[in-house]
Amino acid sequence: MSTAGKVIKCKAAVAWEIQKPLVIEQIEVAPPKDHEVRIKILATGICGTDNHVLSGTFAVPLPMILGHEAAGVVESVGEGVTCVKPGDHVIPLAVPQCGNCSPCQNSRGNLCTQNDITRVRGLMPDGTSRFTCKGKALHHFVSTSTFTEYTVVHENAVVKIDAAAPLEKVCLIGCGFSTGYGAALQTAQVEHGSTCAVFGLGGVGLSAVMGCKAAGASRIIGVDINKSKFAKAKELGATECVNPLDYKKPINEVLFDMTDGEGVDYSFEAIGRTDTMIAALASCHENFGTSVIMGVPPSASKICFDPMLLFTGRTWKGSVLGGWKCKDSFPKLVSDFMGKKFVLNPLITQTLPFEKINEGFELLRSGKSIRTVLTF
Ligand code: COD
Ligand code: ZN
Repeated sequence: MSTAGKVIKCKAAVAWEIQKPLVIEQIEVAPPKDHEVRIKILATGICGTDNHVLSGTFAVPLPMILGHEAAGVVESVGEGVTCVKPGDHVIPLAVPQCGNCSPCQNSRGNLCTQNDITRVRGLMPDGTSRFTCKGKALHHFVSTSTFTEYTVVHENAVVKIDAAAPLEKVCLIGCGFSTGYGAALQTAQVEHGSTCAVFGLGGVGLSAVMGCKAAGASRIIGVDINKSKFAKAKELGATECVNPLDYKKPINEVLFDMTDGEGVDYSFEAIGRTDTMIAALASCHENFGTSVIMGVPPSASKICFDPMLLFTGRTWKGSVLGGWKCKDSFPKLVSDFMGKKFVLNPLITQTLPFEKINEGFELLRSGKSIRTVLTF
């Protein structure tokens, strides 16, 4: 029996409060309104950004359904939707692409004005929610909300992908992989033969390592305080790895020593800490080095740094979701994965049933996982 046009009752992991486990609840998911799409989620990764919300460093309105790195199948569409149809395999987009705003129209931008990251409202673009639980409306997360069997997104925030692609792998293209890989290839535009340093070797940092390698970097230095991350970083392309805790000097000085006093050409911050953002900037060449911030900083945090770091010629950039225009790029990234241009398996350290979501978060916090993928 078709569920189109009807409210669907299903399971979801609800974030009621910060610093508390998610609660698996039965929720109601309203049908999609005009220009909206209801998706049956089949696989979703647990990302550092979801954890930033639960730890309280990324402030959002609660209760909320988190999750933003997923893949699924379209269950039904609202009036006027032409980009997807029921049965299509899709990736929800944490950064939508409306196609009309100035960032969408500019070849250098990807942060569509329809995004719900820079000023989180936690609602559909029309200002309402499609989720309820125990009579209470639940907020949406960054245009997606994927820790649920069914979600509703605006048509600007979903893209069709190759139906042959394994959803439990390509879900990572929805955030972690694309964020790191694109930061190297799109945002920094790493050049052949260059020297790179990647701060933070979680899923995002390891994907930046892969991007640097794909760009032909000759040295890729991984930086992490957890040395158990080093073996995988090397497997994916890091030429050496350093643990800042092994040195008395600041890590930027260590990186200068490692590069004959030159500094690296490109550095990437995939930790989400202001001190490491400055260290990454200070690690790159004082004249033509470029440093890219990927880590989401704690809400309302401020940075105080020596402006000489920039005056001499360094470039400091940010990159949301790897700078990709998601509707244009994700189907192509899925094809590239199918064409074996890059791997995703090494990033997936655990695959768990959706009900074990809190176990997945524990694995992330303890540093034991790169990515846990939850399947439904
Ligand atoms: N020095 C060195 N390494 C450190 C330090 C430190 N002081 N502190 C922590 N680390 C290491 C940890 O050991 C860990 O290996 C790594 O940093 C962080 O990895 P994870 O696994 O916690 O996080 P990821 O890889 O999932 O990364 C997530 C970010 C922290 C980068 C997070 O901010 C993010 O997801 N940013 C992407 C933002 C984005 O564009 N999202 C799209 C829309 S939401
Ligand atoms: Zn993410």
